[in-house]
Amino acid sequence: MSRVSLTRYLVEQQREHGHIPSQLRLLIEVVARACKHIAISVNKGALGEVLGSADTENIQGEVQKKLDVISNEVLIEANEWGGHLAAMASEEMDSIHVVPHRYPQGEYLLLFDPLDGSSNIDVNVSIGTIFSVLRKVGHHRGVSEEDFLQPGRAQAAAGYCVYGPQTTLVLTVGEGVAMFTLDRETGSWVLTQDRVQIPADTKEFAINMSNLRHWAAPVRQYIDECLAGKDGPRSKDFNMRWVASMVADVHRILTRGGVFLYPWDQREPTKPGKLRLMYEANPMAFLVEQAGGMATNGEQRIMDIMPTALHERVSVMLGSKNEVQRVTDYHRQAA
Ligand code: AHM
Ligand code: MG
Repeated sequence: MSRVSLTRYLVEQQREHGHIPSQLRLLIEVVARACKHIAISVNKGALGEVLGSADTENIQGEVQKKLDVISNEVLIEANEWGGHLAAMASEEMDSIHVVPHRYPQGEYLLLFDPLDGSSNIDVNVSIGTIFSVLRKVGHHRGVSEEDFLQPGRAQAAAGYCVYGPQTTLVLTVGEGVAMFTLDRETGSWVLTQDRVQIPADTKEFAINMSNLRHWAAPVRQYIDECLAGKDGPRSKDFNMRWVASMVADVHRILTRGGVFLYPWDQREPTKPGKLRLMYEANPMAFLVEQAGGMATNGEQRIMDIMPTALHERVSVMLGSKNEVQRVTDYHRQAA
């Protein structure tokens, strides 16, 4: 059986389902190429002088790492001239980046977290790039932040690339989830898993336990019951994993199941959570649902939330369906 490249996968999807317009295909290939460039920088580490802080802050008040800034630039430069995009938005940019007038304007909007899991860069633990693709709706001239404020269910495609022991691109265009492994010798993305499915049940949870005392009662109840193991109401022992890179945690869940929680907590009661809705939670929710899992904020489906700001935050519970359903039920019962 010959190897299926990303290009072939996209061409065949287009032929079979007819829903990948050429601009979208170009966009995905350009993002995948940019991820290859980022992977090269990540792999160089100290030899490439890419580690450490850039001594700047992003709009969320977080100190940017050099690789946050480099990855952001790589994605912008790769994407602005192809004619497939109207504008881009990023965790690392205060406002949107409109495609300059010297290039043709396309119909898509691209959002990304250029390097997720920044705290893991310098310690050589898996990190990643997350992206989400929206269509610019309406035929008005120009593009503004309002054009981006669409619910996650409107995404045309979403994915991430995890820079770990292997470099893996995970993608959905709304017809299931496919995984591509980077072949470093040929430089091509090779399909290594198609129609990814998350088991409905799991014995593994991921949450930053150090925040336990700050959680709301339903999250505490859920985790307490997991911790009680065989002797508790769940009658089974659970295992815990926390990489502190959402890409790596979600990748494990797509591979063998599990549940990931980054809930609201009372330290900052007015903030819905730590993670960002539009370029972290929505693309991951799209992938997880496409793989048969579930993603909510405890109250509603993440992809139904109508965003009101580009950098809006959200509480996140995603992964194996029966576990996400359970923790969501606990929230509803408490409301
Ligand atoms: P970042 O985008 O600034 O890297 O932050 C997002 C990351 C997620 O990848 C991860 O799940 C979470 O923050 C880890 O948070 P904590 O430091 O509380 O463990
Ligand atoms: Mg992030």
